[in-house]
Amino acid sequence: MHPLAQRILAGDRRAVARALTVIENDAQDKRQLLQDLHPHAGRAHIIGFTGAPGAGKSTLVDQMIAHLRGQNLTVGVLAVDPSSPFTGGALLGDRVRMTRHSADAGVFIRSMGSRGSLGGLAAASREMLVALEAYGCDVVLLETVGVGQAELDVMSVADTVALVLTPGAGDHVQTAKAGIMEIADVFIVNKRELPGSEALVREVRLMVHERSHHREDWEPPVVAVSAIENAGIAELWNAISAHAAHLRSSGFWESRRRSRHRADTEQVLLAAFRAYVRGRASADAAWRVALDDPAADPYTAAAELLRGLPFDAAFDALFNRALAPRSP
Ligand SMILES: Nc1nc2c(ncn2[C@@H]2O[C@H](COP(=O)(O)OP(=O)(O)O)[C@@H](O)[C@H]2O)c(=O)[nH]1
Ligand SMILES: [Mg+2]
Repeated sequence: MHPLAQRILAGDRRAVARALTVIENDAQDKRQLLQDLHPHAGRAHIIGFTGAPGAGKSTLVDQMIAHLRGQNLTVGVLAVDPSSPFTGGALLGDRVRMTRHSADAGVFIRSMGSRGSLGGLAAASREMLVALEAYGCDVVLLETVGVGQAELDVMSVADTVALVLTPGAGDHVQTAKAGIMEIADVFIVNKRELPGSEALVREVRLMVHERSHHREDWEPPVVAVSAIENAGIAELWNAISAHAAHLRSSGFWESRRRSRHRADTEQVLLAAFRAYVRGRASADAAWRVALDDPAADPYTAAAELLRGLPFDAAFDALFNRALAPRSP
């Protein structure tokens, strides 16, 4: 067993930090580490917090940590900044803010940038979650810096997606980024002590209510909080817990995890195949020619190369079907 895995399972918090670095750097021993940790992962409730910069996500996450610790739940926090190649940056201030939890072994906080994650940020986040779950985190809070496409991808890792809105910030329902409203399981109106918050709550409730279809039979609740005044946090946790309970009782919890697992495995399979193709191309002149020749049509070139591979007939048929142009 990887020595770090052993230490993580024994509750060594510093080993978690080292393991996350191994994962983030795609280090040589990452695979062994993930293999050893995997059987001990998969139980945590993963909650994503997304929303425009300045909406109060970090302040809210900090209050959530305190609330969850009050319930004796262990908490992991992963703050993701796709715009930064390194950890830190915009997230540094957030980590400083959360230092009140730094002496607590029941809390683990980590930020990550876009560096090193070969399979993309969502894949890297999932691998990091394995380490946090194996460490014993009951809940993992996933915070993104903004609401871009990379952040949306990261949210696919969460069991519950919470979208943080604020009154008067110009991120009214009408102007909110496409895609983000659709994936929210819980809407949070933060800064509820400010003017306009009640109108925003009504507006979002109306929008949710008017939907003809609710993803996974769940009508997202709208919860008003004030992170700065530590108000509404218990209600928010109740709403988030209710969503988890709904997912579990309806079977969507399992189906979400299965489809995530499938995406991960597909990703690994495709990455392995791509690495094989690149390796073969650098070692084999015929492959190089077939891959690089602009005169060859890519379908024919790929079919030719595949013919030389030791795949079985069933795979061959599948691949041919996948490569075939769409039937008219
Ligand atoms: N008035 C008010 N300000 C808040 C509240 N929550 C956070 N803020 C402030 O909003 C700013 C951005 O907060 P932050 O947590 O960094 O937002 P993030 O970028 O979404 O992580 C900070 O100055 C916070 O103090 C709140 O409930 N009410
Ligand atoms: Mg933040």
